[in-house]
Amino acid sequence: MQNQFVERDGIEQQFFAGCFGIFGHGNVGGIGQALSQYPSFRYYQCRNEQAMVHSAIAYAKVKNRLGAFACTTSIGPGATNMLTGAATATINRLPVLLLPGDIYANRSVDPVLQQLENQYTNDISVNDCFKPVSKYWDRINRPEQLIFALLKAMRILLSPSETGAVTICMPQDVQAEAYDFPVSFLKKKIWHIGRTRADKSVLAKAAALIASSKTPVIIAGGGVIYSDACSVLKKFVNRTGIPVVETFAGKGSLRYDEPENLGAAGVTGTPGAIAICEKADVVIGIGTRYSDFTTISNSAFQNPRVQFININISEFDSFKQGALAITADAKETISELDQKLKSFKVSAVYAASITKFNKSWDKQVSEIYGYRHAKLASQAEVIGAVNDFSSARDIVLCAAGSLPGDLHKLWRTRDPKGFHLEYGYSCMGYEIAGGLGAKMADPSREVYVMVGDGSYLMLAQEIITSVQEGYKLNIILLNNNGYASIGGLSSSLGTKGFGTYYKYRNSKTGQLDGKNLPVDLAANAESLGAIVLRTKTIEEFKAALAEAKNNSTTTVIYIDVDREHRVGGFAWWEVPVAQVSTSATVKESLKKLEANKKKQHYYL
Ligand SMILES: Cc1ncc(C[n+]2csc(CCOP(=O)(O)OP(=O)(O)O)c2C)c(N)n1
Ligand SMILES: [Mg+2]
Repeated sequence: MQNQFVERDGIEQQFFAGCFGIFGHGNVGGIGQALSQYPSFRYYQCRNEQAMVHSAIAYAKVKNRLGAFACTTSIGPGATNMLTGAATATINRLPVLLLPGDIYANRSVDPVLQQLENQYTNDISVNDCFKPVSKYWDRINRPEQLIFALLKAMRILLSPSETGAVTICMPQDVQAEAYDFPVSFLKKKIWHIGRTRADKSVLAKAAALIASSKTPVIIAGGGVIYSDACSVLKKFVNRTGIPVVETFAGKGSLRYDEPENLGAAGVTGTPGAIAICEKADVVIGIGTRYSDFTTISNSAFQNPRVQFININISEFDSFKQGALAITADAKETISELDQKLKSFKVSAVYAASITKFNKSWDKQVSEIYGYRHAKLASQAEVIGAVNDFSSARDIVLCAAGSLPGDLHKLWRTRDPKGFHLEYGYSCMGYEIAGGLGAKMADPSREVYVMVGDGSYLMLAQEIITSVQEGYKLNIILLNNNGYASIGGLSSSLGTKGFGTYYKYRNSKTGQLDGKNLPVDLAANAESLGAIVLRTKTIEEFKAALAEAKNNSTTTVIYIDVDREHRVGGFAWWEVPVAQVSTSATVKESLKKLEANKKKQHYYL
C-alpha cells in the first residue's frame, strides 16, 4: 500500500496516507501485527469505526480524491460500525479502503466470538451488509486472492466516475497466513489518472445549443472541484457571462464575489439562483448528480423549452434530466467549449440581471451577518462571525442539521476547498471526525467545524484523536436544545416539532415537553481533552475565535443559539404529508404540498 502512487497532470503523490483502526480479535494478530512491524505506514488509533471512515472521507475530499486512507476493524460490531461510513463515502463519491475483519475462512472454530450464524449457508457473514454500500466488495479466503482483489480495488478507488467505498473483507485466520507474493506485486506502482475528452460530435452539438441559448445557466457540482476545473470555469464564465449556481459539493467552484456567481442552488438556494434556474433555456450541469436539493424536487426548471447539457465523468450522471450527455472530464470539456464558443456572450440585459442578483444577495448576507438578535445569538450571526474572522484558505466543515442550509446560502467562499459540506448523506456525526481528516489532509489551513448539539451528541469522541495526534481543530458547538432543522420541517408538515426538543418527559402531558435537560456539552468536550471557551454573546464569541486561532490544541467554542431565529428559505422541498389526519395543521400542509407538486416536471 505504501508503494501505490497516483499521478495526474504530471504531479505524482503517494496514495495511501496510512491506516485508521481499532483492534479486536478479528484483526489484532494479522493486520495489527503488520502495522506494528511497519511503522512507516502510520497507524492512527480512533474511538469509533464509523468516525474513522468519516475522517478518511474528509481526507480524500480535501485531497481532491488523490489521497486516501485505509480503515481496519475487528469482526462483527467493529466491522458493521463502518457501514454508515461506507454509505457516506459511496454517496459522496469519495475513495476509502475498508478492511473489516471476517470470520474464519477455515471454519475450524465456528462460531467464533461475534459470528452471525446462518443455518442455511456458511458462506455469509455480517460483512455481506457492505455489498450495497460499496463500489467494490471482496472476501479474501486465500492469501493469493489479494493480488487480483487489490488491483481491482485500486482501479475503483482511483476512478473519477466509480470511486467510493471499497470493502475487502479479511478473515481473521487468512490475515495471519504466509504466502510467497511475487516481488513485482510489491514494487512501486504509479497509477495515472487521466482526463477523458468529450466525444467530438456531442461537443459540437452542445456548443451549438449554448450558442443559440438566451438564458443559459451552469450548475457547478462537486465534479468541478474534483477535476480541478475552477480556474477554467472562471475564465469561461467571465468571458461569456453565463451565470453559475452551486450545489453543496460544488460551492467554491467560483469565488462568491465573481459577478457571474449566483450562489447556492436549489432548496437552500439564493433568490437569484432560484429565479435564473426557473427561466433558464439551457442548463449546463457540470459534475452534478442532480439531487432533489438541487432540482427543488424536480420543480426548479420551469421553462417549457428547457434543455440540459451534462458534463460528467460518470456516464450514469451525464444522462440525467434527459440531457445531451457529455461523458468526460470537466476541466478538459470546459476548455474545449471555451474554444468553440469564442464569439458567444450572453445579452447585456441578462448579464445585468445576474450582476444585480449577485450584488443584492451579498448585501442581504451583510445584513444577516450584522443583525444583532436581542436574546440569544442567532445561528446566522455566528456564521457571519466565523466567515469574517476566517482566512480565505481556511475550511468550514459541516454535515447535518439546520447549519448546512444556512451555510450554503450565507458562506462567502473564497477558495475551492474552503467549503466542506458532507451533504450527500448528510450524516449527523460526520463533523468532528471529518474535521480531523480535513486537517490531516492540509495542516496549513485552519479548520472550522460547525456542529449542532444533536450532531455533537452522535459522534464527538474524535476530539480525543485530534488531541492525541496534535491536529488542532476549531470546533464551533451551537446548542439550540434539540433538532431545530427537523423541528422546523415537522412544523411545516403540521406536526409542530414533535419529538425534536431535548426536554424531560412531562408527567402531566405524558410528552417530551417538560423542562430542558441538564446536559452540559461544554463540560463534555472538556472531558475529552479539548480547550473549551464558553461564550454567551457574539462579542465573546468573536474574542474566542481569536483565542482559538492562537491555541495549538483542539478548541471548542460553545454558544447557545436561538432555535426559533432562523434564516428561512426561498424554495420548498418535497417531504410527504399524511393523506389522512385528524390535525387541521396537517391538512393545511397537505394542501400546500399538492399545490407545490403541480410545479414538478419530468425532464425527458
Ligand atoms: C445519522 C443521522 N440521523 C438522523 C438524521 C436526520 N436529521 C437531520 S438533521 C437532524 C437534527 C440535527 O440536530 P442538530 O445537530 O442539533 O442541528 P439543528 O437541527 O438543531 O440545527 C436529524 C435528526 C441525520 N441526518 N443523520
Ligand atoms: Mg440542535
